[in-house]
Amino acid sequence: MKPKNSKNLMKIRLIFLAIISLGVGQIAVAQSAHSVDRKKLTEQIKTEFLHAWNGYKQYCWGHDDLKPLTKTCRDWYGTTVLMTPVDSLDSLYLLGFRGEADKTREYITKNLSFDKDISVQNFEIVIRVLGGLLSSYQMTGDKKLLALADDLGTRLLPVFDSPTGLPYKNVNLKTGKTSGAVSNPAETGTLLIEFGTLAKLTGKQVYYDKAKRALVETYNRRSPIGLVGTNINVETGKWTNTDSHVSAEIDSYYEYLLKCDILFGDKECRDMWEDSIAKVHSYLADEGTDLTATNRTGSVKVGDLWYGRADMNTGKRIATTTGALDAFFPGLLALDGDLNRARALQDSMFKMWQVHGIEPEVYDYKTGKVVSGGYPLRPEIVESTYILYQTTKDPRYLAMGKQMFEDFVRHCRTDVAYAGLKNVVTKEKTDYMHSFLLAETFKYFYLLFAPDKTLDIKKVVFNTEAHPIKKTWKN
Ligand code: DMJ
Repeated sequence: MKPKNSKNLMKIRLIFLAIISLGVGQIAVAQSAHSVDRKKLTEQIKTEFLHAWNGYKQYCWGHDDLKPLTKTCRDWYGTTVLMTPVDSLDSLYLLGFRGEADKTREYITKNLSFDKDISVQNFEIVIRVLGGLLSSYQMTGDKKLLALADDLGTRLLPVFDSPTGLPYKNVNLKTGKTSGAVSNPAETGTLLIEFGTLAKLTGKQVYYDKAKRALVETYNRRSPIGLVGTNINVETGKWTNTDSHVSAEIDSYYEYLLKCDILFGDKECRDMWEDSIAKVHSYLADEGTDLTATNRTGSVKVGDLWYGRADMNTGKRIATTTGALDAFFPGLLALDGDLNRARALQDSMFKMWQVHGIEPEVYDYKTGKVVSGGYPLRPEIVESTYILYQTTKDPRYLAMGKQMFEDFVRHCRTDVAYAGLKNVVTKEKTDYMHSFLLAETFKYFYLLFAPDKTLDIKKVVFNTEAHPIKKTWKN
């Protein structure tokens, strides 16, 4: 077991790390903060958003996603569930494209049907489609969007009918047949913002209760030292992979523990969060103290804070890897008011980005090596930059965001839209544009630079797909 530092010692250390990293490693970012022209950047971001949206429309309108290199389309389940239009709709409204948004909304309400004999992945459909319908409903008051969300919610409910209450991975939208007994905390625990909101807006409490139970059942299976693993069998409740981390397959479980309290004021969630996050800090945090080493760009590497991997039962370190998905964590810590850790970790993530001018999917923070080199247009690091800017108003986050946006456009733009990267080292592109590019990445870039009044982060909670849910339940 890793010995725990006393709380005060930890605090002093984090403040020290934050001061050092601000003072030495990030001077360039702090200096260029003053040259950020927010108005110009918001206009550029809107132009680039439209470039991607129009590419989707030109080649794949009515399908789920665009493959931007071959200019062909992908439907996740052989038939469309309008993934890109539904995921993008609230971004269209937020970025100010009202006419385009209204046309898209009308198309969705006329053409989207869930009465389909297809087995869908519950988690992806919930965060992208259910979340998208609910936030757009709150923005427009269009009851047809709420009716679609309610219909979808009803069709998804059979996922929870396992012996443990933990949801199966997949469900057939027509027959309710479930499949996929081996799941993970992200998929069992990232449902309550959407189902809970649906409960509040329809008055059907069952939605809240089933998704809340799934979150609690996940938490209840934490190890004696308070960590969760990567894979769990929803029929037996036993872990099949005991690696613990804040990365793929676990990440948004932690996000929803905290946000459940922020959105619904559910104090049981707050208690689960407080307990869990303390264990994450104890066993997963890794504080490099190498004040002398230099990184590839020649600048001094100071006081990094990272979160790596440990076994959920022993707490033993099993890997020093992080990556693009983990970059949501500084934003979550900032939402929790833990600004020292949030700032230090954000600096680490930005260093990871700077190694190759765009972030890899998996990165070893001890060796500085890329372990998995893809970049599928992920938003998490931009999300954290935005939340940190909103919570600190420190202009260095604007400078960070500007750098990221410029790199992002340089490496991922294509003639018709945007493409992910196969490899961040070679910058070779891959033939796919995920809907979260329009739902999340561009939205967070835009919100970072847009006037602060565009969205009040005290009044909304973003689901994990960046769909803002208002904390008021008018219907
Ligand atoms: C999105 O679908 C969501 O943000 C999810 O929580 C993680 N993966 C992608 C973006 O990277």
